[in-house]
Amino acid sequence: MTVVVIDERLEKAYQDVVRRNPAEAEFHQAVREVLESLGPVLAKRPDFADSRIIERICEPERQIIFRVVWQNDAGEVEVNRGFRVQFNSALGPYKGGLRFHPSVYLGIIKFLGFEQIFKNALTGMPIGGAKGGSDFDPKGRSDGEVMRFCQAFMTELYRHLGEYRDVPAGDIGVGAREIGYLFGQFKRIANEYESGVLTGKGLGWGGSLVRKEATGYGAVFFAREMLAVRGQELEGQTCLVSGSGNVAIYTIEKLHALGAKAIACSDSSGFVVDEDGIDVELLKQVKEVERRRVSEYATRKPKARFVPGGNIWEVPATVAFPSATQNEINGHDAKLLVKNGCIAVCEGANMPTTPDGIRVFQEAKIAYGLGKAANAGGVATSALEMQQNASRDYWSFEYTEARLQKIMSEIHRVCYETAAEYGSPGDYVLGANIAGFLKVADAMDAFGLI
Ligand code: NDP
Ligand code: 2IT
Repeated sequence: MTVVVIDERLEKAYQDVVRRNPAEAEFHQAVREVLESLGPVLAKRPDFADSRIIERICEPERQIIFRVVWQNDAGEVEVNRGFRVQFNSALGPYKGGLRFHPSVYLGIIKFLGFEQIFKNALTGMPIGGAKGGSDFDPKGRSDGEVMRFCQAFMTELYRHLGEYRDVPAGDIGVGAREIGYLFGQFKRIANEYESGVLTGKGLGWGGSLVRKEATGYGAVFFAREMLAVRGQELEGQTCLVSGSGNVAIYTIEKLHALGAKAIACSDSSGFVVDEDGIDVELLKQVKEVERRRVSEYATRKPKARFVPGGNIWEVPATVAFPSATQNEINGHDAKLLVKNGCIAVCEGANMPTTPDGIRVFQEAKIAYGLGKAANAGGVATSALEMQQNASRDYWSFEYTEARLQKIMSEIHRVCYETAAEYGSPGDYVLGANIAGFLKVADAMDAFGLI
């Protein structure tokens, strides 16, 4: 793996993070990516070194780890671990999703919380950065088990939440069902109908139209902007969308609405190819309604084929939307994509490309939209949900989607212009990291040494 040489002060800050957070590889990776972008900022702003802003930003404001005990359907006692990392509240209340997946440990939650700080800053909305979750695996669990787990999880978490304090939402393994159980338990314990304490709520009880669609739709809007500045169009592109969860489904839906074609999607057991274009209504039926595996799609659509254990990035296409999980594209996959004619990669997932993979995209000079910019539409629409809750109002689909579209195009503009200003035109990694960092660092500076 190539190691990029960075400014001595940044290297020291990075080494301190590694030393103080041992065995948290994903967190180290997320920090390194941001610090690799900050050299030109330190050159212009030596005051940041004096006030040790970098070291402060890499240290979470608060980390909560707790025991979650619940009973499964067989009456057996299960013990899980819950997390909430309240990373940074310079710009607003802590905000970020909850992930329920067996791979969850502190390093995953910290990487996600760290990314969330800069992503949330880029949205231009008044929200700080946080992430939480548990190593609970919802796969194969009954509704009753999920409910009891969520109730036990919220019984501890509720004391750390509030409309002005910390506002979680969904992420992997946490969708409308889980948010419902979590909100119900919060309401029961707090004895207050505090709509603004969670986002991603159901439409009948304080949720916002477009929140469910927002991350996927937003990623497609971002891809369209990246292509437009290169004089290219999204219409007519053939796309790969990894995953088949919330982000993947609504990425596919918007791609088709805008005249592109998504021909493949996946889950952790393999991928499906449908040269006619993925039938998104069938995918919703299989995944959202029946909660089955993506292979089921192929059994119901004879022209589609399922490749068990296969690598979706081997399928030739022109635009890729990694929308499953971290580090799902490595250097080898990135080379394959480029070799097969891929002109743009737009990340619906958080940190789906390894550092080696990112370098392949950058060297090939294809359009590369990193997650903290490209998938910010989800959390931005969560902030719109908070706005509606605070004003006890309810906006139309058209109005909310127009707001999302404007936010995505602003994020694109800011990243694009910042990259150009710092001497790397077209480098969204540099643009997003610098623009997000400056917003948070300036606010922290104004608050003094806290
Ligand atoms: P879902 O739980 O709805 O779907 C996750 C999908 O990714 C599933 O198809 C799942 O397959 C697959 N997946 C998850 N983990 C792995 C793994 N370790 N290996 C292979 N495939 C995996 O989650 P979302 O769609 O909400 O989230 C997808 C990504 O988007 C995540 O990176 C998340 O952090 C990010 N994101 C989500 C936002 C949101 O609003 N929901 C906002 C911004 C980013 P399987 O069922 O087999 O596990
Ligand atoms: O990664 C993310 O931005 C999310 N999972 C959404 C967070 C949110 O608060 O809506």
